[in-house]
Amino acid sequence: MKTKHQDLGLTEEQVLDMYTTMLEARMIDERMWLLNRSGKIPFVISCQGQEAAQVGASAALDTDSDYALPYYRDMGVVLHFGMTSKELMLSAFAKAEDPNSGGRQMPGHFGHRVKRIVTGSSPVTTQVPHAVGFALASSMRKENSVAFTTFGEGSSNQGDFHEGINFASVHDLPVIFLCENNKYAISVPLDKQLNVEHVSERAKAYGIHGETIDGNDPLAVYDAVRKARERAVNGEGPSLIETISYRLTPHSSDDDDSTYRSREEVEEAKKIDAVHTFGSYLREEGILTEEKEEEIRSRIRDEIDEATDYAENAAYAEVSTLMQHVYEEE
Ligand SMILES: Cc1ncc(C[n+]2csc(CCOP(=O)(O)OP(=O)(O)O)c2C)c(N)n1
Ligand SMILES: [Mg+2]
Repeated sequence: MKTKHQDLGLTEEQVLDMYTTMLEARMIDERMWLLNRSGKIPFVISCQGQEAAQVGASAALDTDSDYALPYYRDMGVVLHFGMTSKELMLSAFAKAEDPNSGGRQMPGHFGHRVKRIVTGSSPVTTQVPHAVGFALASSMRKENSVAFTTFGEGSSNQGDFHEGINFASVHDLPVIFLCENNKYAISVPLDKQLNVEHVSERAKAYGIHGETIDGNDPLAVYDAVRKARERAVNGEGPSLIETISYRLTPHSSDDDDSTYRSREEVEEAKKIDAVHTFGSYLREEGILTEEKEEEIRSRIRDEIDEATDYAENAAYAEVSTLMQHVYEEE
């Protein structure tokens, strides 16, 4: 890690918590692939490779006052905001108790009213103008909260991105735009998506702060988002932060990425996988020992086992509730 936690005022406990959430996201995701390949759950869309950016960013937010408007890969964000492995498994198994959508939406459509996670639509980038709306409400109510939204680099080519950022900039709204650049939009590589080096360069066109951060360094991401939050609550308007990482899995469980990228390229990216490099940093700092690591992993494994069993055996929604949340009800 180039950034040191002491320089940011983070305690050992805080960085260990960050690591634990990253690991939890990774381990839930891995379990979901096994469940998918054994025919138990229909669909997986992964966070793998982006956990550091997601957890580093969310750790800089106030989960009691801020709103998260995440996109489908953000397991690290929603875990930090308090969603549990059980809730995520209920969603993966599409069961009635799933707090995201009662088992109606595909996994990855995160939403939890109590935990301040705002549900999104399937068309990519629609969460961006939604977040701007939340920031406008916060500003009109004179609350001290920010809206935090995330999206992929491919999504930064959608109209919603440009319209949302422009409006937020003109009105100095407290919103943080985090672009999780993982170098692909399904099969389309970065150089076929944009003709600028960094998505963050687009910030200049809207008169807001923009910067690009190493998405494998959770502490650097934490620092950037913490400063963005400070600017936002001080009335200095929105920021566009781009994190650079790599999508370690195929786009989804229905994609075969060997048709468009080499195995060597994927193996190369695994060498700088932040779940491992951040673990090494914590070991070097004397914060994580082998024993502690095993204790954390075994606790997470037990929790995921329990969550899997619970969700697998939970009830599906009653057929009679099919129209709920679709049409207005009396
Ligand atoms: C408006 C819209 N167009 C196309 C799609 C299909 N689609 C789903 S994910 C995706 C790729 C998005 O890439 P990026 O924004 O880089 O996010 P990533 O999946 O790489 O994290 C596409 C094209 C969609 N959901 N919505
Ligand atoms: Mg992408």
